[in-house]
Amino acid sequence: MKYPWSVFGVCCWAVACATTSFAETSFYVSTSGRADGSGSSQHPFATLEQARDAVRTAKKANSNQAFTVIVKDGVYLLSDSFKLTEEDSGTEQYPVIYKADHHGGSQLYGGALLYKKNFKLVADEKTLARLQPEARRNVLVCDVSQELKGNLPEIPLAYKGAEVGPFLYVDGQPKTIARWPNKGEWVTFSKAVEQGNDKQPGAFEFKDERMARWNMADGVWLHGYWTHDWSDEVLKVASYEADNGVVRLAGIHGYGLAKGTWGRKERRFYALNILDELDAPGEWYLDRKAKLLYYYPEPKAKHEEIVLATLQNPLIVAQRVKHVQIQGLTFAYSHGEGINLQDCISMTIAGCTIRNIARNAISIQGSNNRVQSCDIFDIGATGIILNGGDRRTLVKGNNVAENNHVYRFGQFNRTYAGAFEVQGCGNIVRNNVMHDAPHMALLYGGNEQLIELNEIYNVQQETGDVGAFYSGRDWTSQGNVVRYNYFHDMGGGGQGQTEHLMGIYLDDCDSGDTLHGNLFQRAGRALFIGGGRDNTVTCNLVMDSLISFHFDSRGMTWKQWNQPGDGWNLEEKAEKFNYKNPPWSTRYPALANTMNNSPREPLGNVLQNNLLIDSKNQALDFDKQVREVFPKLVSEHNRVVDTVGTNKASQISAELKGFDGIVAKADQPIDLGLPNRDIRQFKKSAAIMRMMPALAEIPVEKIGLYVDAFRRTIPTR
Ligand SMILES: [Ca+2]
Ligand SMILES: [Ca+2]
Repeated sequence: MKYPWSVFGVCCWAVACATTSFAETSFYVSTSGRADGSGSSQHPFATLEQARDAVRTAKKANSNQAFTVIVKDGVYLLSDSFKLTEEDSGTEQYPVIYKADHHGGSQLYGGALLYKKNFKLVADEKTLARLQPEARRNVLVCDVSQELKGNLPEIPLAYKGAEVGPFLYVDGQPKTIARWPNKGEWVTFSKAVEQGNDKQPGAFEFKDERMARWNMADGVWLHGYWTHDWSDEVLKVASYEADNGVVRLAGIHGYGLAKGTWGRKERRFYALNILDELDAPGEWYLDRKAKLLYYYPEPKAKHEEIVLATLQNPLIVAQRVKHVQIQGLTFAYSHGEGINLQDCISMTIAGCTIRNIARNAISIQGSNNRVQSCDIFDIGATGIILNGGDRRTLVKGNNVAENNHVYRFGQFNRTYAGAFEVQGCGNIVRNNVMHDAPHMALLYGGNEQLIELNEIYNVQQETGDVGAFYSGRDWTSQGNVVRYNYFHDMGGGGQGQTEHLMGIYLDDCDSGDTLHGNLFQRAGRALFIGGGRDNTVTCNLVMDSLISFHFDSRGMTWKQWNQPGDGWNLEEKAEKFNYKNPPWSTRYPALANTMNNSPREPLGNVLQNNLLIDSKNQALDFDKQVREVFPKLVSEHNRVVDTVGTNKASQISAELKGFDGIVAKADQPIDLGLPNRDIRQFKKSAAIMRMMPALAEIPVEKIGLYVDAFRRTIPTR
């Protein structure tokens, strides 16, 4: 058992003791339930609220019993959040459990069901005139005025993330708002006529007769990476000047247009929300005034479940709740969040499926909460956010996300929305698998977080200057341990591997963390220290990556360093935590002494026992100043290996303390003896174990998902 018995053992124990002193009361909820139901299996309630209120009442009569609310199979449409508050709490001994009658059989939806029979071929001449000839024969229209009451909110001039809603899903798949060019494609511009800034919208040159055809009065929006490959935003068009081919924007992008980035000079965008461009199966468009939904069906779609996600709030909100467990339920089609826990303690979400959610799937703030063995996919923003503990006193939150499979996250917020975000102090992300996303997999900050035994792949598919795991610009995010994670195939399926995709990215002088025993294969620029201090980088194995280890001195050269009044004020961030006094000064003595110890230099970093094999572009990207401070660092037993003997990129270019090079003879390559060249088999490679015996302690067999009471099988890739 990998999880403590105290979390899940209670219900088993309850059954065993039901005939003795332990009392357990169950209430049932069913789609065929009634408002006057008793909550028994034969006369179930119709809503979760009825069950919740029954638990409240029964608990007042006798609080020394466990309560279980069993949700029978079926689809439950929630018109607003299911709310739990303090009085719905259980106790450690007697938790309140909300569970599916059969695992996965009970579905809570935040939308309205639509039916194929109500979709008709478009007959209106004006509409037909705007569609492409092929689309005219295929696009259907459905009156959704019953589902969408009142005036719909206007789409803003500029937004990040989900549309204002609603959003269309068919058979579990998010559909595409009518766009040009079609899904997966972009168009580019390279000349900004007016670059704009955080106060002024910009304008750019784009000569295409298509734009002149669009009805700007209806509104046209462009979703683009306007300056940086790590910042996307949707901007409304103000006008198109057909004669000189200039697009003038109404929406403002804070970084301006084409203002310089690491990436390509050309900037990408596509246009959306255009009826005229509804020309591909799977596209849809909502006339927000007439409340008419246009949809181009996919030929192979079954159309068994058509849902218009309308709920803007979370499906579940819990505030100041303790000891409630949610088991085996499916949450889907909210245009808000999935589950939102605020100031909650010892809540558990286990074996749930959370899918087709426009914002974060699960957002937790509190302590000792747990997300276990959930499947989370097709998520607009972040999969699971853990926030808890007290950074000032360094008291741990002990929130845990373990054994979860999280994929296709960041689907609306294309940047800075990972599978996980961890903030606060002392939380744990363990044994999860995360993959298939446009930008990062995990964002962390705060203190004393433990991130271990996770598998990460095929992320960073659409962006640049991004880390699979990212933490940035903070001396105070100390004591975090990132260990035994397996990163592979960064950028896979999208723009491919580039040097702008990092494995673990400690950006802009971020400091104080331990990166230990991680595995990287085809992982872009795998290890990255961006000028920070007091990081410990030990026992990592990097193979077949473009750049195995990047370490720079930006604190010594960048004019932004410790600038007053902005995000670069590193010292001010530390002062907020009274960092020169206990408990901070005792827990982080090096940090307490930073300002007396050449604070701009990347001191205090410890590099030991790292093995870097067959780098494609460069083994060590260490700049000149970094090399100059090396004598002040602890650096020992690191090895750089070229197994073919002719790969100069994977050889050491100049002598460096603590690094030695192993270069095969050109006519006698080193045979790693690694089955399928799969890094997870490294213990079977006598050559690797000889080169770096310290790697033996990496518990590689424990990485990733495992079978438990809530995850009966492991998904195949
Ligand atoms: Ca289209
Ligand atoms: Ca840090």
